[in-house]
Amino acid sequence: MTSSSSITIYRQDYTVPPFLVDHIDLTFDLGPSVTQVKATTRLRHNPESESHDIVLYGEALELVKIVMNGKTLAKSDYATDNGELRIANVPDDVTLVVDTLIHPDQNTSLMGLYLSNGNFFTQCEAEGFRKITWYPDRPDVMATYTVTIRADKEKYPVLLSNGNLVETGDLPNNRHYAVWDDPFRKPSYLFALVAGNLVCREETFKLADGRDVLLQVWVEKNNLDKTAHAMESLKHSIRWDESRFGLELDLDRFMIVAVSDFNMGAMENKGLNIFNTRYILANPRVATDTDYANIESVVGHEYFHNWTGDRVTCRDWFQLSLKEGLTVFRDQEFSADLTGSDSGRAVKRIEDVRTLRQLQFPEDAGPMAHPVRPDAYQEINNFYTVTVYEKGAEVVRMYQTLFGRDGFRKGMDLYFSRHDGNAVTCNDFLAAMADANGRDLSQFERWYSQAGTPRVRLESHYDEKERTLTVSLSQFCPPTPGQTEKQPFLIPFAIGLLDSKGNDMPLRLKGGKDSGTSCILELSDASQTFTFVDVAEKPVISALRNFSAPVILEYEQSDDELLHLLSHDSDHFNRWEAGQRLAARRLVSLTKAVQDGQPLTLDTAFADAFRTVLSDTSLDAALRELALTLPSEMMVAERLDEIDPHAIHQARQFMRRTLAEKLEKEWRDAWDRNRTEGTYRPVPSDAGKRALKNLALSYLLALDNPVYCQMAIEQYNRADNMTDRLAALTSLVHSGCMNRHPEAKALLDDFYREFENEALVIDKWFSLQATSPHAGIETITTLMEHPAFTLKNPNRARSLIFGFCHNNMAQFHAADGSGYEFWSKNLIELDRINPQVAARLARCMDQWKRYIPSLRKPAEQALRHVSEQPLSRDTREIIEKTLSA
Ligand code: B3K
Ligand code: ZN
Repeated sequence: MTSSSSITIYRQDYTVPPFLVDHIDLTFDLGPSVTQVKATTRLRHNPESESHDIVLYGEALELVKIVMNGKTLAKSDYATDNGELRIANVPDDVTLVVDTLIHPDQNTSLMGLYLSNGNFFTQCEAEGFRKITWYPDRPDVMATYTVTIRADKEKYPVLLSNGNLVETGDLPNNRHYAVWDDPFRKPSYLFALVAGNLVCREETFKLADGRDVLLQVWVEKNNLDKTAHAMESLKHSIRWDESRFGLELDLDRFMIVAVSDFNMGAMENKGLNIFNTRYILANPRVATDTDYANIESVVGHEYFHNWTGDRVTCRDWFQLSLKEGLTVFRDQEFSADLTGSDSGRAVKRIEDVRTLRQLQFPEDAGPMAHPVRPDAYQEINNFYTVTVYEKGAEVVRMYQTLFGRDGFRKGMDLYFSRHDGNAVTCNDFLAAMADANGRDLSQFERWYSQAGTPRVRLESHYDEKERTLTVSLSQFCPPTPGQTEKQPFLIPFAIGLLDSKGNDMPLRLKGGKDSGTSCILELSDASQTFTFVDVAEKPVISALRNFSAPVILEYEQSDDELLHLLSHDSDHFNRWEAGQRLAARRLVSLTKAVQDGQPLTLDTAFADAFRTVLSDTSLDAALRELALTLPSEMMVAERLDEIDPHAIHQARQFMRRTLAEKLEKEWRDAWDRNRTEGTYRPVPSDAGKRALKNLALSYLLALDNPVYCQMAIEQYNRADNMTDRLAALTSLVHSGCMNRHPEAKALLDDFYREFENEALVIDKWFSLQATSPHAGIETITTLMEHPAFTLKNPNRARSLIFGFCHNNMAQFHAADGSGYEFWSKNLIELDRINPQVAARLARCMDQWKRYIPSLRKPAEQALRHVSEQPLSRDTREIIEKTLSA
């Protein structure tokens, strides 16, 4: 699908739907090349609307006929324009019967009804239902559904849709059918159908109220042995939502289906969640600790949507963060609670903030910057962004930071009591939080309406005589596309004070009462001063504890202060943060030194601080691993006005190698002492040890010493789990060991052969090569020609192409522009197959205006070349915004 003219849709233009749907009856006669769809819809005029027109949406449909209240409509009875079908001046109550034909085997966009490994799947969010039939495909039209599926019995023994199975039976010609009934009103984006040759793991599970429910995880037959963890995660999710939010499963049956061809992670269709196999399949042989953790969090996320998304949904797509920000927050809290410890919670918080900074901060500072609740879009699929999701989750978290867990829960309870069964807005959520806590939150609304990452400047003064500490906070939010002036935000700013021994000091604000050892300052003006009294000595300030707001803190702390925080802060997050700031400061100067041709050096104090952390066995291994992982190249780029990818890469490599040299003995010890005992368990304590051990290995391999190469080879050969195996192989490839040792080289082939039939592992095989700093464009081109490579499968395309373009800064930005050329060629090709995935690839160039001049030119050339092609609406929107930034 290509379009040259793009229409912009504005939030302000929202109007209520002229007709509401009470019920829809869908019948599918499934065939791979032709599927017949009959939709019988009962519509009723919406008294809130002045229009009496029925507006249906459709895309790539072959319309057979429309029958309205028993009469077949002639072409002249309706108007079609740009995917809209309008029947004017319709009576108040109508029954519409729409017959269409669709062609699943030609659908490579993976939206609507499509095939994956010969089985049928649907994906309807955001606007995929219109690829199935003409319908008022908008989230504020909610209906009950009855779905009849007919198909060949042998090829498609399993027929699934939302809700409850009410009837099955045989038909002539070796066909059979199933009827599903979903009693919950839902928007069309939550519709789902699956038909094929699948098997399931199932269990009966008792809910808190004593009801028994049937839980199923459906997969292709060869994957049944990889479903246990997903099932466990589902049960944990159900329990957690009951206990933390008092929310129960409302269905008798809850199904999960895994599919290999999928545009994103998963989809929360009512009662029938569909997942990318990547977020379901796991056993120790094929999945890493990270895979296990991701599965738990995504299974949780989709399950939690049942209340925050399905029962209460969005009025329009501008409100997407209403369900996504809230549900991400819920899944983050779920994973944190499940770790069962404070340090586990901190690990989770650090990982989440790292993602936010690494991906969302750049988005907020680039051409695609948009508010958590966007004001305009051309293609809604382009707005399933880290801003809507991750920043949206931070916004939800701030309510909890302001009101505490109990206050937050009160707000949630009020939200459900007001809005259950409805399609609502972000402001409705805010109002529930405000009313439940007796607070005026009108200023807080700016978190939804203003784009950009606010900067908060901290200055402090300690008065020894008065024993007071004044803390001045000021805020500023840089302009973003379409938003030049910004109003101050309401910022919850968590703060603590450390004495010279590293202990937390008691806090008392002037004129206030004692506030423990950590308190929340509410910054609401452009600048404000807070005075702490009875401060016994000049403290070291621990600012923005636990990252209490999604802002950039500008506070010049000395190395000594940061080292003090790194060794003593009771706030785990800020201990980690102090280490990152120390490292980032040095990486920035090293980058400049590379650019200026100066010699590179690293101070002993810094190396010693890292040594202390590494050897501090009182700290969880997982926390140490996070603290000792250097800020990524992308994070360093964020701190520079002009991005010189090669200089950044060299600087970071230098720092890694130096830390490897100076701490060689400690790394060796860490590798030796963090081996896990017994059979593999994906629990946080063991996973933390493996992470630290494998970080140690990767540092040691930077030393270019054959002994360590051998050590990695042995780890690979002895490993009884994918985490250790993949870590060894990745370190061997990324360190360059692979190129020097034939024995190591053989491992890559060995790995391929062993996992040839495990698609998700082959993705890892592509991706680890694509992200290697030694993988030049020739390597990537050779991999593209590998028989296992295809652009049609999103996971495969992502593993190789995104791996290279997004996560291989050193090679992608080759001076001759070959990386950019590769990007444009593949983008154009991918766009013809799958616009949604292509539009994601288009985002690789977000930062091009900040590249050094020698790269800016070829980057612009590549962008212009793409923009001259016929493009999908998805990709066109991104390319145009990127070019015009
Ligand atoms: N709601 C889906 C995302 C749909 C993306 C459409 N382009 C998954 C999720 O956030 O849970
Ligand atoms: Zn979601």
